[in-house]
Amino acid sequence: MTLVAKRREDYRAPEFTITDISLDFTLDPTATKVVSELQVKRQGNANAPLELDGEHMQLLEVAIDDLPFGDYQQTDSGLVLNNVPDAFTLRIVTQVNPSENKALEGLYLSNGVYCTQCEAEGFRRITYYLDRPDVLARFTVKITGDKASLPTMLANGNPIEQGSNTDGTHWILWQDPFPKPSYLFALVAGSFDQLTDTFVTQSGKSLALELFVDKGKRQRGEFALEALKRSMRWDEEVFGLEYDLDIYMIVAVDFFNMGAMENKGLNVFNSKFVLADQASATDEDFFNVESVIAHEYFHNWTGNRVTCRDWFQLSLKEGLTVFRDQQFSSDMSSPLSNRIKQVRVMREHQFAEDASAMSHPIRPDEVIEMNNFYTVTVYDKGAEVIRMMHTLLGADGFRAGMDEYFRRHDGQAVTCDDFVSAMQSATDIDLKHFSRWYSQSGTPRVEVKRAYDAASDKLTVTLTQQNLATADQSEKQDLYIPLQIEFLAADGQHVAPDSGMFRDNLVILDKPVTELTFTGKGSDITPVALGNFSAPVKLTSDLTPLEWLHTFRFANDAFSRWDAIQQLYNWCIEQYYQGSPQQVEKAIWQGLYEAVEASQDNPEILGECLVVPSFETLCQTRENIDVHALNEARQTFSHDLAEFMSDLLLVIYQTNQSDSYAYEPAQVSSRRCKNVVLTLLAELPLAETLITNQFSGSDNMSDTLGALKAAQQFDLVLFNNLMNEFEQRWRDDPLVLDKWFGLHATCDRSDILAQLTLLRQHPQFSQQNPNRVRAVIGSFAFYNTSGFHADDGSGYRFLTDYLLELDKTNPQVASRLVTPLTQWQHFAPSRQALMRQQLSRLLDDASLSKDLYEKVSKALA
Ligand code: 0A1
Ligand code: ZN
Repeated sequence: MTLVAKRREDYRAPEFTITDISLDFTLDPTATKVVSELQVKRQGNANAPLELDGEHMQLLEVAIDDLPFGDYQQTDSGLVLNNVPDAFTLRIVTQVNPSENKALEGLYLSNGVYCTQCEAEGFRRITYYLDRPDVLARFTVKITGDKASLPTMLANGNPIEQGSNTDGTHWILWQDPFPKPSYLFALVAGSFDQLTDTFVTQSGKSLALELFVDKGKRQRGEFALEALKRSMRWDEEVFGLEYDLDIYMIVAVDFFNMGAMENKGLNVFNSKFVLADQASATDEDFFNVESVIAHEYFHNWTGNRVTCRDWFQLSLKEGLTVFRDQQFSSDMSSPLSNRIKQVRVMREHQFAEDASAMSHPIRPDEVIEMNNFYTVTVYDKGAEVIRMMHTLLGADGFRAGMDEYFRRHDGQAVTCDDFVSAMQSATDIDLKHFSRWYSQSGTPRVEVKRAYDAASDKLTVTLTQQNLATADQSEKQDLYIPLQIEFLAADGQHVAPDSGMFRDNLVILDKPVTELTFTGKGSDITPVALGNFSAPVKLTSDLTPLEWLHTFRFANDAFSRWDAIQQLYNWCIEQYYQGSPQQVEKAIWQGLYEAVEASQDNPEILGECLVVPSFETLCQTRENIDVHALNEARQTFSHDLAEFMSDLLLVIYQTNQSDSYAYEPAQVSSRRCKNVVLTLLAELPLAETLITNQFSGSDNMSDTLGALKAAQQFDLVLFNNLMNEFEQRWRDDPLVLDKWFGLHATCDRSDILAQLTLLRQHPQFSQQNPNRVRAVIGSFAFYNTSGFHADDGSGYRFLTDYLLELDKTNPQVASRLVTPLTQWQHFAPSRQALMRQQLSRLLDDASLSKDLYEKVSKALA
């Protein structure tokens, strides 16, 4: 199979546009009829045919201006209509089969609920259309369906008319006044529990808020509704942005490929990101619900009012909206733990993607399957690029740039260049060099090195940027890197360089080498670079272990203090990995002990500092990795750390107990700290009682799960006992049971593949449900280091066998799950061969989806 990629530089405006579309759905599980009436206008070449996108449906009728039309060809990917007038009404009737739609794109059934997913190119599975984001039309949607089983029938915009028929069906007409691209269309029909609320906007307009959840789950939706109101208020306060329709609806569905979708006025959510209460959701779940609710809401301006010209510009809406949701979350909880969370995603997942064959700029140049580009690069690195602009422009400058962006582009489909140019209007900094971040892939390396000249008492700090070739680009250019930096003298006081700073604590690296000098201040100066993770780079420096501890003690930037401990752990683990754990001298252990001891009254930083870097993070700074040796080095180091400070850890564990549960920042930090400590203590025999007591006394899911994770670390017998109890309690709640699936799938045990087979046979497992598949297969492939990387290649084979099956029904999910197999670059050659062998098996499958083909063929190139 060879598939041709689409290229960004080949963008052409469409020959036609569609100003209005009226859709009429008659819902039926296997034969839903869709009548579409389009107002089409030529805007390009006079002779061009009208080429509509369409797939996976039956065409029943085509008419132009009320007359049957026959001058068309049907192709694999759509419909070509020849000799059409310059302006006309096109009527197209199609039929689709929602119950057979297991790919969950287009119109499908989720547990009896009709719902749609149209981003990126799902609308073409409903009707023939110009299914591209630069065609903006006004939508009117009529839905007819069975009154008894589908009491609720929703689409975008406002309901304007409804009625009943004599055959037991009813109908409703929705109208969306805002022209929109087809990817923002949505339809939902089913029977729900409903939560209703109102919100009064800054300008005094009262809006209806409606949340639809599975029957019996109403109470679990309350938190999401509150989160929505907080998001609305925040966007008014921080960006001056108000909601624009009279009604905002959110529907939670059980079968969903991704997190959620920002359809205009009618968000569709994976129920995992709506439902949360104390008993069933962890603090992390609450956090995710709030941030995804905010993310989708913020899209109403950054995505919907101003949308993307083409899919290569995806980061225009996603990078910006992730940045906005990150700022919101940070305001709702705590800046430090939020920043750490974001940086973990970058270091564990985005750096890995950029080091792999899937490396691409945040604005990709070439795409075979668009669904493959909803990536950590486009989203999270995209958000880091926006954040750097925020750093450079300052909060006020950034806001001015955003205002200008909306002033220029409201109602348009635009490009990343348009965004940068709006930002340019708000700053004197020339953003031309900076904008290379949009076109260059890969993680820059920044090295910090010191040289002291005693004769002139001058210390030179050399900051070097290096941009290495990636799989997709051999030529690289220097980037414009804002590096937050502070300098500590031996006594912990701050010192400043002779000159060369862009502003206090910020230096710009815009060439290969930047030097800062300190004259007359001696040689003992510790540079603390990459404060607040000011740029998405990999930092290396000449700091010694004791200087990392010095940084932890004296740096102003809280992120840098945390990072210093992470760098130190990384160094320690490297000594274990190299077979010389004795290099970690007493002074270092003691220093770590004192750092922890000194932070006891700050559970937030303490909890984060006691997390040893993940195996995946450790991989990003190493080559030719011996997986099991590195994994073992990490585990032995964690064990020794726990042992060395067990008395202190016990005290911290006891101090961080709260009486009654509340999801609020102080408690969340304290609970996290307690559970991180419990996982460390699980290295030691004394942990058994703590674990069992915490499990049996817990009144919330965070503590229950904390106990289970610790038990998984502690011993298999205890783990299995507690897991059985948990299963009894939650067996009828698949969303909660996903946690149980995930824990089983990440267990370090020699019979893991047999366990996975059992999990697949569990009554609650369903291959059709992406959440279940991610909980079992995804957890195994992404996080079960020992099992997935078994020396005989059995873990790789297991995943491959599974993907060959899953790809036939849900290529999108299959393509996400193949990621760990494509990231073989860091490992030793024999392991690379085993992984590539399985990738070849995939590529040999003649019926492989476009999705998997793109990733697998790149990984093997
Ligand atoms: N735009 C959504 C993400 C999304 C993308 C694709 C989907 O189906 C293929 C579904 C959702 C967001 O950023 O939240
Ligand atoms: Zn988004």
